[in-house]
Amino acid sequence: MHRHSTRGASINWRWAGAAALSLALGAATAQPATAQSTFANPPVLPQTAPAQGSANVLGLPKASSALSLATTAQPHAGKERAYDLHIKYTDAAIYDPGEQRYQRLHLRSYVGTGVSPGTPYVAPEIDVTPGDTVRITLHNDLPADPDCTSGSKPVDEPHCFNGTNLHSHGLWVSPTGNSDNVLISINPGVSFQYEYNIPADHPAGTFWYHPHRHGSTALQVASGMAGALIIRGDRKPTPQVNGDLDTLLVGPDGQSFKERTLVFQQIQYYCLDNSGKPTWTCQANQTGIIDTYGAIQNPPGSSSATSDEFGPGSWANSGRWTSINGVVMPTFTDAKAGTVERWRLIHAGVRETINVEFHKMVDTTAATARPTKDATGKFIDTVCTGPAVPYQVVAADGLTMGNTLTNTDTVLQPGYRYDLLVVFPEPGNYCMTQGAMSSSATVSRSETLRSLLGVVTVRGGTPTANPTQTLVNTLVASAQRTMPADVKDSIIQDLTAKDAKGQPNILLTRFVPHPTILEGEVANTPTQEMLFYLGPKDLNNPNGPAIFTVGNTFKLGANGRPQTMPYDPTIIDRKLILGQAQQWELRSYGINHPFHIHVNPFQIVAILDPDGNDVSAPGYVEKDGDNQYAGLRGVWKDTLWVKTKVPFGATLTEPVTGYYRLIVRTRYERYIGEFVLHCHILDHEDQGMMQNVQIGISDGNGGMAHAHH
Ligand SMILES: [Cu+2]
Repeated sequence: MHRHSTRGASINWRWAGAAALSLALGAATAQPATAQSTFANPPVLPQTAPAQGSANVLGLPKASSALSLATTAQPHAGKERAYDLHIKYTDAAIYDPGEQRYQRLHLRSYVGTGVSPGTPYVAPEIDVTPGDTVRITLHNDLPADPDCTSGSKPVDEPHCFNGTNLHSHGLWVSPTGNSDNVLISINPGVSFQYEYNIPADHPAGTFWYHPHRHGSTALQVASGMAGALIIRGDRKPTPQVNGDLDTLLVGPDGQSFKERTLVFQQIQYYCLDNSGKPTWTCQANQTGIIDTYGAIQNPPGSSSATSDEFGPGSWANSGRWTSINGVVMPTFTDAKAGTVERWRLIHAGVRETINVEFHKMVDTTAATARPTKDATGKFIDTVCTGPAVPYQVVAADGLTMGNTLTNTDTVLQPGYRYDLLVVFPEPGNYCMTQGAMSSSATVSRSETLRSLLGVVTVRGGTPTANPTQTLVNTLVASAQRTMPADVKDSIIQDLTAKDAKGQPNILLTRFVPHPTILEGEVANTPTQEMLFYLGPKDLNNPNGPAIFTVGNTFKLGANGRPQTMPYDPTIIDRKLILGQAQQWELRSYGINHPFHIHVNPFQIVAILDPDGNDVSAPGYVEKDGDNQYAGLRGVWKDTLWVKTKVPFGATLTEPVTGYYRLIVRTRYERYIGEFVLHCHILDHEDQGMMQNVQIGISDGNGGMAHAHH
């Protein structure tokens, strides 16, 4: 089944790549070009070594250890998989709706097996199963870079742009050695083999991978170096143990529902003007690059003449467009009316929030129609006029949600994933649009207007006036066919649940991978405080350099400043004890930042706005129109927007006001070692908004055991 869809995808992909290349050549000769390119799932990275037939030689880990609580997932027999990823400078083109032509680019990218030559600025998808041993050999073929070894650059100044490493975002695996270890640098000319031992009880879901070398993370991810990492599961629920959602999303033919994997990226290239200065304006015969954080000439009318490559406002000023699997405004073909599809959304971008909506196009508009940059608002007003299509959000950051959400718009911050079950009501073309957002909801800190992300062509199928009810019916029929007799009734009861208004309220409680962390489990450990602070280095010079910091206490220091620090690689900021569960409170005292922590996900308990309202309640819409937290109470995630009304450079006095309080709980399970938490606006991370975290073994006396003591 996967083999079949893979083959189809690779054929489409080659076609799309060829189209992109020929259009790029057209651009060079000033021929008009359209933006239309067919969406294809990312090519699947082929294995470089034959897969082992049986897993029993691997010594699969136990489902739980004495030191950790059992997860709900059952063990799954895995196998050994090997992959190769090379990193090189690569020439290709991407569509620019501002200039209405393709722009040639010369960017760092993953290349080689599995990477499409036409659209190299997205990494191939890696498909694995729980229990697999995944070996990825990363070859850094970039040019030599003295900044990686000289030690002359401050650690929190972006540097070593040709140094790299690999992070498996969201995976519950060891953070040390040659596993998901981001505290190593793979310098130019060096190859290194990662080995991810994905535990047999790892949840199936939508994860992703990207470079995470402190100093070059933002620059490389903004160049398109990111890919999907999908864990596929076949464990059906039992009365005792929850199962993989994958086992329910199966049609009458025994095949998985049609699946699309969307890697959203923000490839923020620039060109050089006549005097060699970076500028967002690229001529047709020029080549876009991403090689510095240097001052960019802003377009006329901007609030300042220059900004740095990744600074606030830079995305809007750049005129670039969010790409999906390396293509700007792709066409998603082969959807059928009234038919459930699974859309795996991955926000792999750096500098803009995404808010996904679907609206039917007017019938007279061709699926190939695309707006120019300046006309995008008018295009949506006149062409994307259908009501917003409701769809179901069933997994957050790869982890299946017990209480799914019926949404018409869903906000993804950098690092987020959401899995959607989408039913298009009738044949026709549908705009996939970026919904409008208030400034406090977004990375850019400015109001975000609507824009077009892509177009879906829906042909044939069975029209429905009620997509959500069609989804319920489809899932119930699937449960009837696929679910074991001793859990079938309770699953169908969940799928047909109704809310207080009698509307469908689809529950997936038999597919949630982690048991809820109750009050009693965290009662004996103090709350971890995590404070983000981005402010002026000198409060008397608010336009001067900024500091990007994280702290362990909400108390202000004697000078009225937060007691936060930029990243120091020699310090372990937090020591946590294996086997414990703990409550964390996340705040920001200076602009919004998406919090991400490696290894163990967390469960959202409450998100309190500055007035104390829990905005994570289902259906909650804040006064500024922001609904991105609605329904997240109880949801497991690994990345979470830490919203605040405390502006940049505010003078702080106790008691500080205007911050949100994000209450989450987590368990330190199975893995020990050092890893990081950080802001997922990756240029903030590179500039210091990161901490080292260590999980260690209890010394039996309330502390952490150290062998050398
Ligand atoms: Cu940040």
